[in-house]
Amino acid sequence: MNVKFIITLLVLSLATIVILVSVLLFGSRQKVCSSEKTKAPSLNHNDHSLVFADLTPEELTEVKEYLKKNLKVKLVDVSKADPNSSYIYSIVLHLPKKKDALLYLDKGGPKPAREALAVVYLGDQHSLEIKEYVVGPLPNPLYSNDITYEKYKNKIPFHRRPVISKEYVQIYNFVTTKEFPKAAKFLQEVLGYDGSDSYFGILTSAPRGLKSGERTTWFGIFFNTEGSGFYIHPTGLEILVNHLPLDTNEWTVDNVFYNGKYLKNLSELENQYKSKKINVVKLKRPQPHEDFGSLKPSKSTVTDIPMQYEPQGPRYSVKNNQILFQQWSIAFGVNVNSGPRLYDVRFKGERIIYELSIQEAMSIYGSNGPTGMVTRYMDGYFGIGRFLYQLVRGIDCPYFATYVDTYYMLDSDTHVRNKNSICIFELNTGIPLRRHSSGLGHFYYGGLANTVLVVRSIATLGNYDYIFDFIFYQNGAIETKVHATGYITSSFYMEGGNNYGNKVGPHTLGTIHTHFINYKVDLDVVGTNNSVLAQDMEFEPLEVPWKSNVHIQRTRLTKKELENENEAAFELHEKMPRYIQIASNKKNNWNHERSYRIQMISFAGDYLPDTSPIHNAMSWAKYKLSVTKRKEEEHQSSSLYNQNDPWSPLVKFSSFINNETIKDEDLVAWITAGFLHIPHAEDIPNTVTAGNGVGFYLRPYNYFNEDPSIHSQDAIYFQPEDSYNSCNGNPLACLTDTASCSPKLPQFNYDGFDNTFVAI
Ligand SMILES: *[C@@H]1O[C@H](CO)[C@@H](O)[C@H](O)[C@H]1NC(C)=O
Ligand SMILES: *[C@@H]1O[C@H](CO)[C@@H](O)[C@H](O)[C@H]1NC(C)=O
Ligand SMILES: *[C@@H]1O[C@H](CO)[C@@H](O)[C@H](O)[C@H]1NC(C)=O
Ligand SMILES: *[C@@H]1O[C@H](CO)[C@@H](O)[C@H](O)[C@H]1NC(C)=O
Ligand SMILES: [Cu+2]
Repeated sequence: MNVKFIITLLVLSLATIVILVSVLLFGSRQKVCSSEKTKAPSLNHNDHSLVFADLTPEELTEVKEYLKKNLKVKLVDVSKADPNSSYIYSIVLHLPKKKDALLYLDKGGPKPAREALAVVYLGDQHSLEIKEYVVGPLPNPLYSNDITYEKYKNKIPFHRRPVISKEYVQIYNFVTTKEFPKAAKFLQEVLGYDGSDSYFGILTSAPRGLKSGERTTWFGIFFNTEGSGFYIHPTGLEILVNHLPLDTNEWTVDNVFYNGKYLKNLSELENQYKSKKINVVKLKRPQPHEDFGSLKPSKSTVTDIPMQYEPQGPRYSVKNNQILFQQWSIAFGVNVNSGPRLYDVRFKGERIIYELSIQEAMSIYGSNGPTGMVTRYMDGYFGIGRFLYQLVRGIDCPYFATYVDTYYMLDSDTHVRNKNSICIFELNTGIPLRRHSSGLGHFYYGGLANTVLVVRSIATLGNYDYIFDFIFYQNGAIETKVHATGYITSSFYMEGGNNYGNKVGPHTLGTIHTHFINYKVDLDVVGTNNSVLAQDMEFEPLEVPWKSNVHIQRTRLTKKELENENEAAFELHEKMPRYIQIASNKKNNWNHERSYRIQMISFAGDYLPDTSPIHNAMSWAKYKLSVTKRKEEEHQSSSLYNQNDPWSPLVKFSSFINNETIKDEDLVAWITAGFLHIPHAEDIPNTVTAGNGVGFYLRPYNYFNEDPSIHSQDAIYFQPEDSYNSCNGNPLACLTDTASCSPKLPQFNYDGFDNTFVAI
């Protein structure tokens, strides 16, 4: 053979290999799915939603600078603040009055001035207090009006101020450097304390004290395990710290609890340990391999979980804070305290909801240890919106969701970005929204896949996580849901512990608690002129018309208009008509009031006895539903100042219910959803969402003349004579052509650990 021939042969075979490989690799590959965003076919974006938009980083800075220049007070940065300093705690959007917003949205009126609300602690003034200022108009502020008195009819006493990170650090340092040395031997021999900074995790309880004016907090001391939640590793030690004095040098430890025994102070604990007067359980911080709290799987192969994809790109559109999906348009935002919220929710251009927002989330605990037994957390105080951390693609929301950043300024010197903290996605729930297959009379099939639009964010409030969803259906229904997950918190397991939960680890008592969430639903059903209708059923005895002396019990409906606020306030255990509707006086074609029904899914059992001294602080929790006449001054059911002084709350929701008329008025429904959580073995290491979801639906009820989903572009119908197995008869039969593309996966990335907080 000559060399030329061999080379030719080699070249030819190489070419064949290359061709074969490329055919194998790319030949059968489908086209890549479109990633272009499509907007709702019938709707266009506009700028209306911007009146509800959160403050931008620039606006937050402008307000801060304006206050620093114009308040006649020396404002220091919050990171450098002492309790005796003056500083800005938070800056949030100050919403326009509804009247002004509606004038702008509906009547072409002027755009309301953009304003901010700043919470300022005045700790170096003669009169110690907290003040709230409205700063505007943005972007170039001209005024900062003190609205405290007008808003609360009172001063806000200084002791009610939320604890800032710096104060927690000061408490941590006080406890570890000034107090721990008093029990050095105990800590070293019983708890294995090596003096290192991160050996213990310290969890705050709240409220802080037993009566108004106090700032005395029980702290639970846990082993700060590496890479897992310390909340389920209690040491048995709990400490009561009085941090009321503005001079941190005057702070004291007022009580100590260890393994069932109350002691005056840490010196007493040390002495009793040395003289063997207390029962000790000698422990060490668990090492990662023995940590039952770890979330680390033994092996992970997340490559084959089923995924959804969008063959023609997303069918919804997000611009600024406005979402368009099919017939829906929605404005969204986040309040740093109370969390995610929606405004101006419309279907086919017609507003149904002016505001749908979380107001408060609370938990009431029980335990045979002091920290657990006093704990009544009000999460709005800690900041539900603040703790909306970055969502993880593919787990927290579908891989393909749209992710949006949020910004806030609270307990921080500059604005903080919560990257990718809201996700928006269309979800095929895998169940038909409706379907019928007929074998009677005629053969036909009609159905509609239930695809919904979900707006989600997740708040991590210390140990546990709340998943907040707003879900929009093609039939005009809106679902509001909250799921709980994350770590439980715990007490040291001691004798009698089983009365307050279950033992879930060698020394861990999962403590009993409730989860209650309060929502504000400002429905505007065909305008703001609304009433409340209540319907249910009863049996009426009836002599059958065609035969005498024979009786049947006939089902009939009962219908009643609820005339005033007291009638429309339903306590948790009270019997409530099963159909409660917010109704317009406008009729549909069938001469029924156009209305939206509130349907609740909740297992909230008991709040607190009326005799509890802190009953008024969360009195919204007493009602599963109440409907009140809307008022600007009844803006929120809770307040960030209630947590630190629940004995004398600034906002007392039950006073909203004062028997005013709710007939032909602008109405707000306040809805409480909740459940009881008795932690059990399977809450270790984390509580699961399955079965731990509550919420409510808002459903059209005679609002339309028919189910609007009949007009959905996704609806399917065929008869025997239709060529339903072929593409021109049935779009579903086309999917092999029209939807066969391979999804172009966005890159996975996560940088959510950039936001660090003092976890105490
Ligand atoms: C403010 O408090 C700090 C720390 O508690 C203290 O060092 C300082 O002297 C106090 N300043 C005034 C003016 O009281
Ligand atoms: C600690 O408590 C003991 C017992 O009540 C008391 O005698 C002692 O003075 C206290 N020590 C301090 C530093 O407060
Ligand atoms: C509420 O007002 C109605 C009249 O509108 C009255 O009949 C009823 O007694 C009032 N209820 C209370 C508790 O004041
Ligand atoms: C509200 O409805 C009532 C009863 O239909 C009517 O008398 C009243 O004028 C309406 N008010 C407004 C502001 O439309
Ligand atoms: Cu729970």
